[in-house]
Amino acid sequence: MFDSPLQDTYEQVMRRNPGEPEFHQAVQEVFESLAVIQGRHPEYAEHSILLRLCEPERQLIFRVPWVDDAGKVQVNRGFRVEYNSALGPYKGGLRFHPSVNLGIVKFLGFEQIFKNSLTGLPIGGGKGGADFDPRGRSDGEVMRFCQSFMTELHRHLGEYTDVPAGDIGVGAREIGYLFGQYKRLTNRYEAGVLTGKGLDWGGALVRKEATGYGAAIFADEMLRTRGASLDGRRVAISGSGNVAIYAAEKVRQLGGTPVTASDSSGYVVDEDGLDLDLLRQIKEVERGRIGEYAERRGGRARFVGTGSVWEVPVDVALPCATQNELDGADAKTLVEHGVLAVAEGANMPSTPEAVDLFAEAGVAFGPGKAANAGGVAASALEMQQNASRDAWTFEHSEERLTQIMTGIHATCVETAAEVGRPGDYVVGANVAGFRKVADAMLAFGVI
Ligand code: NDP
Ligand code: 2IT
Repeated sequence: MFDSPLQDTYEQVMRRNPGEPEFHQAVQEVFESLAVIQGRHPEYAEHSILLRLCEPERQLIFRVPWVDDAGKVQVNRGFRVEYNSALGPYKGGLRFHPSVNLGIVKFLGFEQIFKNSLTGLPIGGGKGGADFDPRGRSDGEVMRFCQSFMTELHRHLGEYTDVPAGDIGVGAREIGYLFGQYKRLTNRYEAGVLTGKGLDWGGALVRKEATGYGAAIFADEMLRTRGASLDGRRVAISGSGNVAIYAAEKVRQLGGTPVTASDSSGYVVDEDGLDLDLLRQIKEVERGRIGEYAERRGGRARFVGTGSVWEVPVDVALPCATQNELDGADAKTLVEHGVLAVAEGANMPSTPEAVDLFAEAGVAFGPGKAANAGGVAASALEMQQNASRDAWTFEHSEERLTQIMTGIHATCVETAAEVGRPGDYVVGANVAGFRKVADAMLAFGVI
């Protein structure tokens, strides 16, 4: 598939990591991008930079026993993949979802290396989580799970070592329980060891909004390179969690109309534009299901329990739920409906077939590692505020986020053009993200 030595490295990585399809998918995409610059950097091959980059620095797997409300002992599996620390402490979220396994955590951690590099901030890449399903669990059960999880993980963390945050199933509630247990075990108020904290205890303004806001800003930037913008556009959003809700809010602020939201039970279409107060009430406060949105919207929205949210005709699509949620058939439908831009709020939501179809059709496509980098960037700003015992205003924090997102967009555009692939944000993001990490690794010698 690739010229050697890229092909040799690729084969070694595949052989060493069997049965991990999402990880393979993420690696393959990066290798395809790096093939574009093959031959330009013999020093990388000479020092086996890519082979080292693909092998996590450390992988932790641990038992998480806890007692449920009925008094029964439950056992989950916890993970933390400390992938690469060339640019800073391992940084990346924790995902609590029944589908979590080592391959999922590795794909997320691998993506995180390049994403974090693109932010220009001093953060390495990592990811973690557990196959714990918070849905239907009481606050007490979630607390006991988080305490048990942190009882093992705390010895591997530290503000200069490894700094987790949220992801699917992990929000401010879970970060609170995790931080409380870390503080108790270590007897240190080490605020910078976790990000996404509550605003009263070390959290930073705009972190909650940052991923979704950033994805909408990235979509707007892509449209602007084509003489358009989000203003007046109909936008489909999948998911109805942290990323989706704040992507919708920023779309609205930029003059667009978010018309859909979804969860694993189906999707809603609200032609007038989503009522974000209602969506937040149902999802953030009540932890309810998306069908309730349509029920409580007084006939203005409809719930669809089958099919795909991408069937709704729109100008812009923001997949903000989970990996591989937008496949080739969905991409075909979106293209037929004249979609102009797709920006990934989620990590790897588009299948490779979908990405190829967008490219063929000339749709502006922003990959997650660029388009959703606002969340981790705001986490790095939270670490900065914690380290300086300071708290910035919302306006200042949002300005920094906007600068970072427009900067990432510009980096992708410039890098893609420089390597002869103008307009290819996948190549731009992968090459630019890789080079910084690779150069730091070269500087450090063989470690
Ligand atoms: P949340 O847990 O807040 O929300 C996740 C949403 O996606 C829910 O609506 C959920 O529905 C849906 N979803 C999750 N898994 C599935 C599935 N297997 N099938 C269908 N729907 C699913 O998570 P976030 O909003 O934080 O994360 C969403 C995506 O964004 C993830 O890919 C995450 O990795 C990525 N991301 C998150 C960042 C952050 O700062 N939080 C930063 C960058 C990327 P249901 O409740 O029914 O499962
Ligand atoms: O995928 C991601 O970038 C995140 N879940 C956020 C990571 C972070 O450390 O804020």
